[in-house]
Amino acid sequence: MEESVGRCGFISVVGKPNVGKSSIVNRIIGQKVSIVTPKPQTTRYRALGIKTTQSGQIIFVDTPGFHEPKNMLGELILKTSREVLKEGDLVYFVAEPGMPGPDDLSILKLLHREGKTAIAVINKVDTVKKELLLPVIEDYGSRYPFVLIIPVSASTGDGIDELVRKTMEYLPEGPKYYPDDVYTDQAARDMASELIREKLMLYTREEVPHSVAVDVYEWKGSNKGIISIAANIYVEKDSQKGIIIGRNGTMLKKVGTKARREIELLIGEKVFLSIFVKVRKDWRKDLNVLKDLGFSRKAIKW
Ligand SMILES: Nc1nc2c(ncn2[C@@H]2O[C@H](COP(=O)(O)OP(=O)(O)OP(=O)(O)O)[C@@H](O)[C@H]2O)c(=O)[nH]1
Ligand SMILES: [Mg+2]
Repeated sequence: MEESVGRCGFISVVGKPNVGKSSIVNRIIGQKVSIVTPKPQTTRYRALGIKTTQSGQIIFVDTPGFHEPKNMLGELILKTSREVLKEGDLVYFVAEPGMPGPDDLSILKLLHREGKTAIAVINKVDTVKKELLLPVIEDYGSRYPFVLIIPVSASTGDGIDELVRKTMEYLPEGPKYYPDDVYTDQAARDMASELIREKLMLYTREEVPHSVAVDVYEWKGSNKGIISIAANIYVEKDSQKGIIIGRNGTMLKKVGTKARREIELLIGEKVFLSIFVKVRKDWRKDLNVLKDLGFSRKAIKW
């Protein structure tokens, strides 16, 4: 790694659920750092997206959307997002291009309390007319002393280059923390679990997407050059197990095929994926199970 001194720092990417935090990080990095779905509360762990440029390194910390916790999992998640917000050199406050709602306002309150240097990133500008954007920008500007307010679209890429370029100016000077070719801190095994969870969230409805946890518990090479991966999907009730397996196993097969293809792309190897569905009653309320599944490790890791 070249040891040139440029700018390097951590950006805490925060906002309410579903505003496009993970999409923005993925777009900037050019890789799937965090999974994305149309459903709120997709991200559960903080994950680093590392962008190395000629002038330095920006380390984005993607976080779960701030929301009122309904169980132990929700509490761990909220704790993660709060901690990350406090720790960053700079905060991206991500919002949708509309007037702020109660969730946006409570995050702004936290920003005030912590006195963080922050950029407001108004995402999804592809969904509104330009003239509707101005009052939103003015409103956010009046609520917090943001150093910048930048409209972007993670979907089209609009405004993203400008955002990255301007972000550099607010980072401390220092050497890079990570080698140039590293784009995330996540282990392949954890990313594989997330890809399986993404497919589950995409193909199921109502409470099911939020009731699943995935644990990749085996990862081994075979003599034929195929990686053999085994994962457990945990659900909270028998009825959810039935939904995930689907009629004649069709749902599980679809999830498995889609996830396997993406895992193969991620690791550049052929994969044999076995998935099992298990019921762990009310696992989201049980700290012991959450610990088993690595939630507390991932929640506090920084
Ligand atoms: N039209 C449009 N949709 C977007 C844009 N950015 C993200 N989305 C969509 O918004 C939804 C939520 O995106 P995510 O990136 O998962 O949002 P998030 O803020 O990370 O959500 P949580 O992890 O649940 O807090 C997905 O369906 C995205 O495809 C955008 O710029 N324009
Ligand atoms: Mg997310």
